[in-house]
Order: sequence, then C-alpha cells, then structure tokens
Amino acid sequence: MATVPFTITVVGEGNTGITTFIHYLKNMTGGRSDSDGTNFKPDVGVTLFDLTTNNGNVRFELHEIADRDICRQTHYEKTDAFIVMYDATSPETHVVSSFVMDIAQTCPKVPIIIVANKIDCDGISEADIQAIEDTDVIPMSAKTGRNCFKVIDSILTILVGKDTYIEG
Ligand SMILES: Nc1nc2c(ncn2[C@@H]2O[C@H](COP(=O)(O)OP(=O)(O)O)[C@@H](O)[C@H]2O)c(=O)[nH]1
Ligand SMILES: [Mg+2]
Repeated sequence: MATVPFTITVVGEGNTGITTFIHYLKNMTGGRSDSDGTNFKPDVGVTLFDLTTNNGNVRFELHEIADRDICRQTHYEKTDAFIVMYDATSPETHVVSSFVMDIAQTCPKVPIIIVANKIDCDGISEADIQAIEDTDVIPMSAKTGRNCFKVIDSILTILVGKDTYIEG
C-alpha cells in the first residue's frame, strides 16, 4: 500500500517543548531525523516517522521552526497542518494567537492544532487541564508523553479522515 506523506510544521516560542515533543514521537515510532543535508537549514529540524493506520500508511515529516520569518518564507506553502505550541505554565509564551493569526492570514486553509505543553508541572491541576481542553486546545506533556499521540490523532482525523487511528 502506498504511503501518504504529510508535512507538519511545529511552531511556538522557544522553550515551550517542541524539540522534546518531536523526540518523544521519534523514539516511540522508530523515526529518524534528517541529517543528510537534503532538507537542512540552520533553523529547521526535520524528523520523519511512519504510521500504520486503519486507513493506510502515513509518513509524517515534522519540521521544527525556530524563526517565524523563515517559517513564513519557506514553510507555509508546503505545510499540511500546523501545531502551535505554548507552555501551559508560562503565560508569556501564550502568544498563540499571533502565530495563529499569521498562519490564518497567509494560508487560511491549512489546519492548526493548538497544544498546551508541560501539564505535568506543579501547579497544574486536573481542573486546569480540563479547562484547557474546553477551549479546544490539547493539553499535553512531552515529558511524560501524555496526550502526545492525541495530537497526532487529531491531525490524522483532519488530514486522513474521521475515525482514523494508529494500528499496531
Ligand atoms: N516539565 C516539563 N518540561 C518539559 C516538557 N517539555 C519540554 N520540557 C523542558 O523544557 C525545556 C525546553 O524544551 P525544548 O524541547 O528544548 O523546547 P523548544 O525550545 O520548544 O524546542 C527543556 O528543559 C525540556 O526538558 C514537559 O512536557 N514537561
Ligand atoms: Mg527546540
């Protein structure tokens, strides 16, 4: 069966946990990082992993973008879905709306998933986590892995179709 490739761009302020999230997924899926130079740019990290779903095989190419201008210039066009991440413990990183507005203006048809990371941290209660969920943001911990695959499931639902799930 053919593998359908998707390019996912992950953006957010520094230190929100993007690299940790991508490493977690890479380790869990046996993925690999692109270090052969073909996709390499100073501010861009690329990680590939394959998923078997009930609706076919999917390849995710995850791009971590450190610089918003680079993101705009080189990535907006080829991105199938964006993950915008903020740190749930750090309100100043909650500049999600500016990322979202930027993306929505440049490529309004591309889906955006908003993730609040670091929900494992002290001071974040289950009620807080529920409140995040109520705003259609996915609460996540890249450290413990909680909800990391929920983010992937949400993308699969949007890009592949409803009731798509990872098999095996
Ligand atoms: N407690 C906690 N720390 C995290 C989590 N994700 C990342 N971190 C920590 O936050 C810091 C920044 O993470 P990093 O992945 O490099 O962030 P990036 O700049 O967005 O790529 C590191 O010290 C990570 O160990 C998380 O879910 N929970
Ligand atoms: Mg990083």
